Amino acid sequence: MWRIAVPVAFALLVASCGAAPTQTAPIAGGAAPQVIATATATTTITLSPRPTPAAAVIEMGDNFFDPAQLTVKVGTTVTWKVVGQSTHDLAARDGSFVNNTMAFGQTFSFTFAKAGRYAYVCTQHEGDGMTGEVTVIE
Ligand SMILES: [Cu+2]
Repeated sequence: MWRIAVPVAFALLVASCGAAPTQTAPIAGGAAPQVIATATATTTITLSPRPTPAAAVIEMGDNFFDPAQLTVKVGTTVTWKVVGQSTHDLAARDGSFVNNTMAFGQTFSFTFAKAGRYAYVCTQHEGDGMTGEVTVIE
């Protein structure tokens, strides 16, 4: 009985010591902590092998393009996305791009390789004013 009680009491003593709140030992000489030494600033520089291609989105509502007028740089990929409930299509007046009927959520993308003004319409709703223009600059 006595032999068992001693190790248990010892174990409790150790446990209570371990559970005691940790206290910071006084710093010898009263020196202040070196805060500056522990604050390490890191700067990460990411080198991209090539620039991210420019992109723009034109939403196709019922019955309008948003934005109806858009200016982008050469090389920009423009994506038209149907956000309205009606179906819509796309036709550049100069024939640069054409896309058949698209339903909600569908997209069409075209990359403008030459500067110029590209007027386009939704042929289904041109009469309702569903027209737009992309101006492409160098
Ligand atoms: Cu339309």
